[in-house]
Amino acid sequence: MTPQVSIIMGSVSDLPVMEKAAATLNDFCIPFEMTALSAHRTPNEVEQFAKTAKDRGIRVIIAAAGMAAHLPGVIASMTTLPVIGVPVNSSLDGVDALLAIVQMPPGIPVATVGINGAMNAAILAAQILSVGDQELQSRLAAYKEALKTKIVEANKELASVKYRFKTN
Ligand code: RP5
Repeated sequence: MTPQVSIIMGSVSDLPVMEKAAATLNDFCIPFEMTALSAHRTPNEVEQFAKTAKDRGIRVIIAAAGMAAHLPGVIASMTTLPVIGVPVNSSLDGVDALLAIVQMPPGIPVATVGINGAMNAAILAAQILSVGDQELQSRLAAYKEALKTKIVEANKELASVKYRFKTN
């Protein structure tokens, strides 16, 4: 299988968060690769990865990092592939990583999800890929339809909560 999505993380300590991205891509039957690279510890390897990813068939990059999280932005500076950034909560509740990833200068966007938002990163990657893939679009539509059942169940539960002045 040729990977379509590359999941990059700054350290293996990010794996517990990024496992959700891997599991979600797996559920959508999207081939992916998963690698550790660090903008600070392995800058040359980051450059090599970013400059060759497109020619290897990668179509979306998910890059996760914590603390002074430069990895997604540095990768985005060296490729035209869409880069989705995942701020990892490694310190300061993840706000340091969130701001480092989301506040990119004009011209070098990183599509940033919420802190530890690995699952949303994978869903967004799937949605990007689905623009040219009708079958994947159908799988995503079915997934989103299934989300409604959670609210249906929530309303059943809320209906059983009784208060004298609660009217439903
Ligand atoms: C970042 O620093 C990594 O993405 C990780 O979130 C954080 C801590 O890395 P380790 O010291 O656990 O390797 O580069």
